[in-house]
Amino acid sequence: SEDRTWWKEAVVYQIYPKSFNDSDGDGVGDIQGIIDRVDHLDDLGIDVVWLSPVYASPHADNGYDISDYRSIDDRFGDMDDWERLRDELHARDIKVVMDLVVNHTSDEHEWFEKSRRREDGYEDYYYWRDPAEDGGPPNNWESFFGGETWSWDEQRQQYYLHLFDEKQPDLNWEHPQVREDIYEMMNWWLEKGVDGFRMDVINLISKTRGLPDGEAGDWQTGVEHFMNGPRIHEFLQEMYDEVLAGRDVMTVGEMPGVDIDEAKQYTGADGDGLGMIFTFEHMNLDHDGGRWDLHEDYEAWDLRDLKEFVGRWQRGLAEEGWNSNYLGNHDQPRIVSRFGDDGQYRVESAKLLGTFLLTLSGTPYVYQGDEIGMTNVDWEHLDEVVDVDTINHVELLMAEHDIDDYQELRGFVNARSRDNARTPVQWDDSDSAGFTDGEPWLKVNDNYTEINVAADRTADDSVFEHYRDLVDLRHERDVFVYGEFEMLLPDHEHIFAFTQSLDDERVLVVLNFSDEPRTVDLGESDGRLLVSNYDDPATDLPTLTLAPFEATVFEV
Ligand code: TEU
Repeated sequence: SEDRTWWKEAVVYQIYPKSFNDSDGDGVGDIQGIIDRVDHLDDLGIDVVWLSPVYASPHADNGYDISDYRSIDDRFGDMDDWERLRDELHARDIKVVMDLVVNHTSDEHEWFEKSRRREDGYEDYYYWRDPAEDGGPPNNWESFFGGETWSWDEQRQQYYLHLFDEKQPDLNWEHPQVREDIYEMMNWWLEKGVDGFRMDVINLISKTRGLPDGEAGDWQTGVEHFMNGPRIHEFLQEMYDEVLAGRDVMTVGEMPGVDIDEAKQYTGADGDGLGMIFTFEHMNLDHDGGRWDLHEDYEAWDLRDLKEFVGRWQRGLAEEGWNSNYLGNHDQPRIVSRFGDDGQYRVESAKLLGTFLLTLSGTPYVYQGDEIGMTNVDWEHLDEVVDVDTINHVELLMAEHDIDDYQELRGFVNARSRDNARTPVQWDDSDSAGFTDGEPWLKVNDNYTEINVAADRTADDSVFEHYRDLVDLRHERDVFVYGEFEMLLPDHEHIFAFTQSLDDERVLVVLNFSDEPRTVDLGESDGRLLVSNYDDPATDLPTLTLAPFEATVFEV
C-alpha cells in the first residue's frame, strides 16, 4: 500500500443498470438513461463507475447470466450506446469498470449450446457428470440460491454443475481453451477502453478435482471444494500474465469466504496481481449460518462485531494488499435500513454511514441511491419479488418450516431480499419516481414522493451534499486514503471512534450508531471540526456528547 495509484485514491460508484434510469419507456433502465444522468455522478465527484453487467443475457439473474460477452443486451441499448457512455464518462475524468462474470455463463451462451451437443472442442467447457449410483446428482454441493447445484440436461443426458441458478452453468476452468477464450475477451474489452474489472465470485473458479462430496456444516455444503480452490492462485496468475500485466487497470475480486491471509495472497506485492477484493465478513453480522437461515431477531447485530471486523481488516492490509470498503451493493439490503435508522433518523444515519465509508483507509464503493439515503421496501406479496435468490429461498423455507402463508415470512424477506437494493432509483416525485415513463420492471418504493434526488439535492440537510463534501475532503487529504487506522473505545456498544494518521496529519472520526445521545471521553483535547451531520455539532473535546446518529470528523 506504499505505492500510490489512482484506484487507491478513487471513490467508486456502482450502477445497477436495470434500475438506474430508463430513457425509452420500456420500464427497464438503459445505457442512454445513464448518459442522461452522468452529471449527477460528476456533481457527486466520484472517480470510477462500476457498471453491473450490461451484456447480452436472458436475465435469469439480471445479467449475471451472460449469453454473449461481446455484445450489449437489447434492453440496455447497443455497442454504440456503450461507447458513448464510455466517452461521456471519460470526458469528465470518470473511469469505467466492467463486471466480469466468468465463473459461469448463461445456458444460452453458444459455448453451452455447443457443449450440450458435444460439439468438437466444446465437450468439456462445463462440468458434465453422469448420475450417482442411485441416479441422483453427482455430489451433495448446495447452490448459493438454495437447493441442488446439479441439473439434468435432456439433450446431453448428463448432469451439469451450477453453483448459482440452473441457468448459470459453471465454466470448467481446468480446460485451457476456456481460459484462453476468457483472456481474449478481457483483452478485447481493455482495447475498447475499459479501465478495469470487478470480478464476480472469482474465488470460486477452481474446484477440487473429482468434485467430491462436501461436509455438511453451518454454511452451504461443498464450500471447501469450490471456495479458494486448489488452482485458484495459478489461474489468477495466468490471467495476470495474459491480460493484466503492464496495464494500468483497476481490479477488484468479489470473494465470499476469504480471510486476511488469503486476501494478501490475492492482492499483495508477491500475490496473484489483483488490486483488491470484496470480503463478506461484515455482511454476515446479522446472521450466523446462511443469510436465509430463519431465526428470531434477524435484524439484530452488534456494533462491537463490526468494529472487530473493520479494525482487523484495516490493520491487516495496512502493509500488504489493499482494502475495498463497502456497506451495501445490489446483493444486500439498503444500508440505512440495515445499519442505520430508516425512520426518524434516516437523514442523520444515512450521513453517518457515508461518513464512515468515506473516512476508512482503502477504496470506498458507493451504491446507487445510497447518496440520497434510499431505504428497504415492504414486499407485501411474493409476486412483487423478482430476485431468483429470494424466491427460491422463500419456497425452500416454506417447505422446510411447514409455512403456507407468505405473510409469516414477509418481515424476514423485507430484511433480507436483494430486491431492496434493486428498486428503481428515485429521481423525483413524478410517477414512477421519474425512473420511467412506462411500467417499472420492479416496484418503486412508496416513499419516493418524499425521498428522491430532486428533493434531496434542494434540501438544506441534503444527504447528497454530505456525500459530496466527504468525497471532496477525501480527494484533498491523503490521510483518509493512506492513513494508519487506530481504533478507540473498542468495547463501546454504540460509538465507533477511530483515528487515521499519515505523516504529521491526524484525523479523528466519531460516530454514534444509536438513536440516543451518548457521552464519551476520547482522550483528545484539541481538534478542529472538519465534518458534521448536525447544525450544532458536539465539539467540546475531550468529552463529547453526541446526538442520535451524530457523526463528527476532527483534525487533531
Ligand atoms: O454474488 C455472489 C454472492 O456470493 C452473493 O452475494 C450472492 O448474491 C448471495 O450470497 C445470494 O444469497 C455475485 C453477484 O454479485 C450476484 O448478483 C450474482 O447473483 C451472483 O454473483 C452470481 O453471478
